[in-house]
Amino acid sequence: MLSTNEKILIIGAGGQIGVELTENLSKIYGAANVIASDLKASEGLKDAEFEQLDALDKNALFDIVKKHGITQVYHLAALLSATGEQNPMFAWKLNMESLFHVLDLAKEKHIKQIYWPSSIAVFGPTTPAINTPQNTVMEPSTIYGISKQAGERWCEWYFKKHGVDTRSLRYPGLIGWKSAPGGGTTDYAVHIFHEALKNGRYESFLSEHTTLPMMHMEDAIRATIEIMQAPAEKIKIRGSYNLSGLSFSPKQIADEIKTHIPDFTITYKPDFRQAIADSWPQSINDEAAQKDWGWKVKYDLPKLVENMLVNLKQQIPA
Ligand code: NAD
Ligand code: AKB
Repeated sequence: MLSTNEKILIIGAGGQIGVELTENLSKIYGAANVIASDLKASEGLKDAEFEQLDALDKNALFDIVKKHGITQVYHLAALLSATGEQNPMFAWKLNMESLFHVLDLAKEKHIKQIYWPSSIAVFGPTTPAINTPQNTVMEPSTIYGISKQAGERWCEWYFKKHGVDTRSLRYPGLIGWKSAPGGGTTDYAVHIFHEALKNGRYESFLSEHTTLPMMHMEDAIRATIEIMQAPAEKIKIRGSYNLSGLSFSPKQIADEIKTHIPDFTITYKPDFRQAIADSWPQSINDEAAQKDWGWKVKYDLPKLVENMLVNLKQQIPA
């Protein structure tokens, strides 16, 4: 266990990333130094003390920060791309106002450091789709992407104007076996494993050759903790860093699953999420993260598929 004076609050801890981040931070900093919070308690959260919190309630957030002497906040609560398009005004409200609450607490010196995730959704149809650079055209076409792009600029602004220590990654689609995804366009790449093991088939809501940037959750959690632990002078980008894992299409992941489950079949029935996926890059250039704070990905497609199938198999009753 790392010996530090950090007291960590995770907002949105019951979600796909939060469950795994809580588990990992508790191992590193000690369960007594990690507070998990969300709208309601969830089964996945067993490694830390839980506080019920609506991230839109600044006073309640402040009370928790004071009560526990919080020094670092990982702010994960948001509506993602698919649910965001279905409730655009609320997505904007939640994604922006909750970020302002956290940024303001840091500006007022109640907390020292903030982690806030951005997404490949900051890019849009006019962005170069292959090996997308760190700095490039960004015209996102979803409310989610617009909120993430605005959030990046606000994080950078609070850093420059108020010295707030904000750190951020543009995650690709994340794939893990410990928690379920919560309303994104890349969620198919998690659902496909559950359906392959339970039913031997999957109907994809994205078309056969829709290639998107993705990453194993273990890599994403490691990147998150690495950027938070990096010395401040190494963090040259205070908007958000590009982060690259691997890229594949529904057909490519299905083909890899078939090497383990030969009878697995996939069909394609694209829905409204296809347009979102079509507006996003296919692969990401993350040289800045590699150079500035030493980022290096571990999982490729064969390793990711094997890891997901082995672990999920143990969870599914025979
Ligand atoms: P998720 O939807 O699985 O989890 C979000 C959590 O926030 C949920 O547990 C939800 O109950 C909670 N929440 C919602 N409204 C809240 C509120 N008002 N107050 C407190 N909690 C609230 O999302 P996730 O996949 O874990 O994503 C977490 C963050 O990472 C988001 O900001 C998301 O944009 C970003 N991100 C995720 C991915 C991915 O593939 N999972 C990719 C890029 C970026
Ligand atoms: C989504 O699909 O909305 C997320 C993301 C890439 O931000 N997984």
